[in-house]
Amino acid sequence: MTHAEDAPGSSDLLVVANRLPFDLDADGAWHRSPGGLVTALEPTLRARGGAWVGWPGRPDAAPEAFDDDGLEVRPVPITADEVAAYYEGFANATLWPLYHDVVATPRFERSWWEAYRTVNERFADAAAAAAAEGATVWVQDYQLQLVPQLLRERRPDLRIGFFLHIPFPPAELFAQLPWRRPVVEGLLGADVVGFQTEGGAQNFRHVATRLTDATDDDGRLTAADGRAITVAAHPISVDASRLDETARDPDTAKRAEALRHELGDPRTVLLGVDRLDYTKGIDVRLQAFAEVLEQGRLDPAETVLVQVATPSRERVEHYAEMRDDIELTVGRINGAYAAVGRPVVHYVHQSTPREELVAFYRAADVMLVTPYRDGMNLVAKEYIACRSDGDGALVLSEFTGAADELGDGAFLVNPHDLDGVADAIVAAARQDPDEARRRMTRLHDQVLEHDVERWAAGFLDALGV
Ligand code: ADQ
Repeated sequence: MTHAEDAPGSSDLLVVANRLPFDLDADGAWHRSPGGLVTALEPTLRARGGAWVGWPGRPDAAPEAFDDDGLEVRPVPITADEVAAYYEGFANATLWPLYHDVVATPRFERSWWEAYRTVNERFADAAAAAAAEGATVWVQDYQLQLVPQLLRERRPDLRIGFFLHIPFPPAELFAQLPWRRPVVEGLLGADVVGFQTEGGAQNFRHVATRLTDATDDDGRLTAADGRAITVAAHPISVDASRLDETARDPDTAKRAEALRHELGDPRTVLLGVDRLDYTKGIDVRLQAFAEVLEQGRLDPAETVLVQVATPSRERVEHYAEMRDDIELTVGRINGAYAAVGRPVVHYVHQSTPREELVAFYRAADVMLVTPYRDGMNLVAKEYIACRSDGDGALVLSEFTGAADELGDGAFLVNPHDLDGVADAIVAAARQDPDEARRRMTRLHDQVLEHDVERWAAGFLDALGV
């Protein structure tokens, strides 16, 4: 790694995201943090000598920019107080619950809003300094909704795109936000605004025309200043071919077999994989599973549910409460149905390495994805990408973005309807093998074709890159 030159303005293509594709540790060393977004965008960015603007993940750190093999990495510093107010506060305790159908009650704190504005300005300054004349800038997600407008004010020569990874709520809910107008105006600074689903795009068009002087002509918004803004659905996906390849590896098959054995060779393995978040409906699937056992529809001696939950946002109040509830429920189900040394629910509160996760996907007969609301849900697509064998079944909440594409082969459920979820779990566990194969093959083909590379290329194409 060499330090980037101080002269600003050399990048033709920039990604601006809350986090960098590297984490800074306490000793000042950088560690790669691979995610779907990074995998999808890094090759294009490197090929074009692009830049990534983002927070290094450590409060109060102000590391220098550096060049990593053709990718310019531009850290944006955030203080510990700002992490509390901008990130844990406004992003994750105001916007996150508000945008997820107020599954939890959003908090509206004026000081959090001030911090959100301040940090968004800092990101806009950093992007303005890094962008070459006429460059394209792609801003990511709900933490940075003001950046498109702030950046346009600083650099009217740029092409600006924005993609929201979480749902955009209906106007009636969005209207609760005391700062609804500046947020919409912030987004309208972009030339292209992308959402996970057509529903999200429609909600945004409606809100934009209601709260600002923008007009809507068949999906093309015209802002008050006469600029045309494209608003469309760009459903994100996973690195499907790589997952497929890992899943086909004989070592993975062996590990999947070993996992089933470690679980006591049950007839049916059910699996949940989530960030531990109250939107994910982990509670509903546990309750439905308990009812299915209670009613004797699945036998606890032959059935196992594995719930892998990554620790997440533990300093935000709602998350600590939800973790306690889930752990209590797991204990209750095991208390009622487990034999000594043979739990019916295996609960893992840890992040799991990629290969191990793929082995879990291959070992699971039924994948449970039951969010109350989810922008897309990559876990559903990861599971399917790993099932080239045609086995397995997906129980999928209709309130995920993924349901728009996978509804045809999945067992769709309304997570508020406990009976419906219980029925779907039983149906998925007991389906006819030929029918199961037909469904899974359809799903697998869909995900392999619509992968994350196609998503990134589609958005950049809309931006004219
Ligand atoms: P998330 O809410 O984080 O993403 P999701 O789409 O399910 O949700 O992605 C989670 C990722 O974390 C997956 O890649 C999954 O494999 C990984 N993961 C989960 N639990 C794990 C564990 N225990 N160990 C290791 N990895 C684990 C937000 C939106 C989603 C949207 C994505 C992408 O909320 O709706 O799909 O962004 O746009």
